[in-house]
Amino acid sequence: VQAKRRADYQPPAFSIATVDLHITLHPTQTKVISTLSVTRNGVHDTPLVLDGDNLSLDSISINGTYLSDNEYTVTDSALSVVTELDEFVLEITNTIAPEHNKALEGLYLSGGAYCTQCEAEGFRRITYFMDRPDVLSVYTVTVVADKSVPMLLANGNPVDKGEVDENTHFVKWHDPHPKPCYLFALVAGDFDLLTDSYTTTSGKEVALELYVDKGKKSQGIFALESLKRAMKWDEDVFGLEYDLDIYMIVAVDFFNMGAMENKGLNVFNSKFVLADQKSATDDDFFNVESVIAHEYFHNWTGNRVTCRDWFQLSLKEGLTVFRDQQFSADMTSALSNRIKHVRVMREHQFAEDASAMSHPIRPEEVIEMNNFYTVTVYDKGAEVIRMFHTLLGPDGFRRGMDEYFRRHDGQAVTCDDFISAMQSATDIDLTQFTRWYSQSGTPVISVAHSTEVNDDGIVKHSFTLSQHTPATSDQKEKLPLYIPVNIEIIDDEGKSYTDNESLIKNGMVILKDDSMRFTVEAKTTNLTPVVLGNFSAPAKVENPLGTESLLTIFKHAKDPFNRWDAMQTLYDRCVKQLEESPESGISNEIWNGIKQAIAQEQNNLELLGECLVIPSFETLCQSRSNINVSALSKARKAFCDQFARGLEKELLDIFNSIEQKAYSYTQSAINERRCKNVVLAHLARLPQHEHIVVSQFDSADNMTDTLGALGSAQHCSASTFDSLMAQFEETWNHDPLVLDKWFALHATQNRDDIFATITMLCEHPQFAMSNPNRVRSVIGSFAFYNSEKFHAVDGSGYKFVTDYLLKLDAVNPQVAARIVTPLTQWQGYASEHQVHMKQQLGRLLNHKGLSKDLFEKVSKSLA
Ligand code: DPP
Ligand code: ZN
Repeated sequence: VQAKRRADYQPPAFSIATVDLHITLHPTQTKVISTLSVTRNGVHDTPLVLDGDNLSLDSISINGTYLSDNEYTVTDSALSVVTELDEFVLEITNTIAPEHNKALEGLYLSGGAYCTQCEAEGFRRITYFMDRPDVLSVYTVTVVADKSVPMLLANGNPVDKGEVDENTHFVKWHDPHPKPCYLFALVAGDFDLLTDSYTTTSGKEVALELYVDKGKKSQGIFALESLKRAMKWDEDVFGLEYDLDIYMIVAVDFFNMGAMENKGLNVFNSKFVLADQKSATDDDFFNVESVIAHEYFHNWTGNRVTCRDWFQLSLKEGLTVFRDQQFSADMTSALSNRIKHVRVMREHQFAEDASAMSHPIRPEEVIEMNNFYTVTVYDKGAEVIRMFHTLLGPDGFRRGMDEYFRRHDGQAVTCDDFISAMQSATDIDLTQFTRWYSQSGTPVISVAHSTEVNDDGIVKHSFTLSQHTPATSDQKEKLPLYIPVNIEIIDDEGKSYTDNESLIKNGMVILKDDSMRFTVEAKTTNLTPVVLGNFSAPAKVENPLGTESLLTIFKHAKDPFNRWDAMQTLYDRCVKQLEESPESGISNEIWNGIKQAIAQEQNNLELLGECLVIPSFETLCQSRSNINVSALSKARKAFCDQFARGLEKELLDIFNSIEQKAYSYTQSAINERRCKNVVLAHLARLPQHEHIVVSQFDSADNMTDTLGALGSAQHCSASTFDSLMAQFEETWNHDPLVLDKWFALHATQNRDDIFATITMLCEHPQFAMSNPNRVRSVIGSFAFYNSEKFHAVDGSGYKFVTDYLLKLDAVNPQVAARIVTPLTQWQGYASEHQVHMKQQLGRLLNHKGLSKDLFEKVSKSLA
């Protein structure tokens, strides 16, 4: 298996100006006729090489003449055509079998409906083509099907439709915008349709259509409303309007990713479309709105301006994630959004950077592109864009974006092109900043603080910030990065010392060398520095603050994010104390501090709720090495138990103070539900409060509260948990998307019969290995979030997952390669874990017929 390297990029040898597809659908015999107008680029005599995968070629002609055998060669992966012509029309006929396509790339059947997924390299599973993002063509697509398949969709605008014969009909679509083939889409089936329209600022009317499974219409309303909010927001904030007459979204049940931004025809995992009060949690609603927006925003950042090659994926993904985060912050709450995204970075991205899969946001080497739709490319990529935004300010960032579109609309470009557009909008020299694109790993910023008292009693505080990026598996040498470090310095009364110091500008210093120093003068020796406030860069901080200082930050810091973060650090410390001395108790200073914090924030349920969340096991792992899983889990659990006991009265008071109101989806109601359910999860650890969990479950009128109770019941007695789970299953057995939550709760249980439980779940009538959502809920939840059982010290959890992956890989390698992730991240764990993890990775590597998806991740992790 050969890796592709970014450095080896060559421009395409041919262009394809137009693509005319005529596709006659059939489950096992879909016929594709592809007519391409091809032009040789420059003077050369290389053959035209088209990618193809799993295709059966029927015929090939140039300018109407069929080619003889010596004029082309066809292999498993390519079709090469030798011709001297510089311009010609190539017509290819081939056959595919969507029904047999379980990898869900290319054209496949999802619950009876035809649909496509072409990013990154799925178009080659539909027809032979130059399957690379820098070949842009205008598509005309005729979809032909039996009349039993009533709705026939493709990109662009419908231009014709009619009958082929008594039983067969067709619809013809034309997309005027040249696009790479990864944005091609086709959907055909029988759906319920929601329609609406949107008028752009410049007065253009756009038809909006949302296609969902029959009977699910009411669950699509929120998604459609979200779409209109996203369209408006992109006009208001970036001046970007939609550019076709129609925008379609189709929800399907079998989908590898979250959703796909195909031009004018988004295809969505139904999980990110369907939502109503009864079946969807507040998080589900949030996710629907943010994914709908994300795919919509791609129309400009991704489709109008696309990637030159797949190494540039973050060009569109980092930028579009940043845009959807800004949108969500504006629609909901900036604070919860920031916390949510920082949690993802700390739980998952830091783990990736510390593993053998570590890569820069613009990777250098790829075997299987699907493996690079990562938290690094997406979420760290978005943090890098956020730093541009921080450095340039909102206006500068907007100027940079305007310039990016002015220069590159209609082109396939690189991250360097983006940086250069941003550079045109600022006086800051961004040269060093670009290292964020080439350097992998998580930088660590260390803080040193010293004081010197002069004669008149003025205290001079010196703060030294040093940066260091530990070597990663892909890169030994690391250079200093250009890091915007948000700084807040406060004294015990909360007086801020940030504004009168010359190196701190707009609450920020730039750390660009190995270290830097700045000073602050005060009348007190007690100053507390908050470093990397609001997570102003994707980095870790080592700031040796005592409990008192952390509580001071909580009490007085201006930025609520920093206050939340201080509590997280405090909890991390507490867990560490219990790891080191399991019998010890947390000091009263801490309980009293938390009690004061609760009293101070009792009217700010949003911050309060987040501040009462104990860092997840996975987050705690990122501030530790050589992890003994059972010791860390025990310590975390002991802390949670002490937390519930030590704060019982306060927690109960909060719970009781939040009135049960009629359901509404507003930010204040969301904050209330969130806070109440965080508190409930703590109370559930105390047997005397089990009844509260049960009564919330019984009386809930919305899924957030139902699931809040059910999740909390994981901490109750087994009989309570089992009984609520049984009731839930009975109520929701008909709805697999809801049942996914139930699957996940089962799979993350710390019980001795967990493997039997999971085996039973896999035999559940609603479970199917062919459905990625189900597999992620059961096996993914177990591998990612059942830390104690997955990391059982006898290696049984690793073996269980590996056994499953060996089967799954033959069906859907993309999903298998996603779920193998926790196994590949063995570096952080103690050697007794590592031995077993590597043993299972070795089994995978030795497996005959392993997909290249799994091969890439497994071989890297064992290298
Ligand atoms: N559909 C995926 C996303 O939007 C890949 N483009 O991120
Ligand atoms: Zn995206």
